[in-house]
Amino acid sequence: MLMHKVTTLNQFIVERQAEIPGATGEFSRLLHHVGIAAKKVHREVNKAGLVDILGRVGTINVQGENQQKLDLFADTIFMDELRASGECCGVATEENQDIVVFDEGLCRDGKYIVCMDPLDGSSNIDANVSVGTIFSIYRRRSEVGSPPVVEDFLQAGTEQLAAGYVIYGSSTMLVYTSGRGVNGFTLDISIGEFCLSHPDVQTPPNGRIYSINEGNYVNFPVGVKKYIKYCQEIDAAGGRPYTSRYIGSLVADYHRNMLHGGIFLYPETNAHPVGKLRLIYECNPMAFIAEQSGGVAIDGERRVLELAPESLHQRVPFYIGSREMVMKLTEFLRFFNNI
Ligand code: AHM
Ligand code: MG
Repeated sequence: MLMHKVTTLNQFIVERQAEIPGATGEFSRLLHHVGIAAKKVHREVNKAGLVDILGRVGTINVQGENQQKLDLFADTIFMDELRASGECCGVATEENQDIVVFDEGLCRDGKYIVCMDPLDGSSNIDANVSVGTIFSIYRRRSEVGSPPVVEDFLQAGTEQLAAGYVIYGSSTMLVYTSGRGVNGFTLDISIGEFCLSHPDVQTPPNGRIYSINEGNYVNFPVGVKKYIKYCQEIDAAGGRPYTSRYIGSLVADYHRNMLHGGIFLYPETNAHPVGKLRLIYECNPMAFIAEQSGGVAIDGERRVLELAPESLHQRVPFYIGSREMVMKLTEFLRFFNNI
């Protein structure tokens, strides 16, 4: 039988290491452990229907949202793996109010910090809908050997060394960038490895999918309402109406749009007056991926990656996707600004 050569995530990381300025084996080791944690979460997500780990655990996370049991599993699993890497001196996650400092053993001298949402979209789990992990890696600013400080985690998205997401879907994929394009790896469960399946992902410059929770329509800024109507209109050239697709799981909604061409929108609403999605561990990593695949991510006015984070759990309006679609949205937002 003819066997195709597969490139595993670990091989790929090591081969690419030389391309990252100043990177050493330490950085590769860190990514390797992200891959291990992703496989462990995959295992838990896939048996979620079989054992009693579904449902709310009964506590409320720092955002005031109910924590699902798998959120906590994923948080613990990623935290343990990042600690085990010995390269990470601290993390900020959706589940923890403050930064978590790893001050034992090798970790103290770790050069990197990680911001992450260990299990995004977890309210979807009990309906067997795709969920994801989102992560972002920075070089710490504070002195190596001292405990990391919150300022290490409040760097602009432009400073990210690497970012990515894992989608636990019909198959599990890990998609990441270290600033040299975007590559996607699909978990081959028969060998327990992420294998390169989507090399150098390019998002179509234009698309036909718009993704937004339209139930919030009455609260949207006028520019967003007008843009939605634009998406729904028939255009003489036959390019519209566009298709509406919304799962309510950022990673899955973004991943589909990245591959097929589309735009994802989460504007300000009554319930979330400054937007719902969190800048440092949801928007920045996705924005880095988007830009590296040829797309765009803005908060309505500015490039997301250039925003200066003020707090760990800061939320922002978020518009991300194919370049021409985001540019068209920008025209509407500018024109109807302040109405
Ligand atoms: P979470 O971090 O609590 O899971 O919330 C984030 C999720 C995103 O995955 C998704 O884009 C959004 O919330 C959906 O929100 P809504 O249900 O308001 O449409
Ligand atoms: Mg989330």
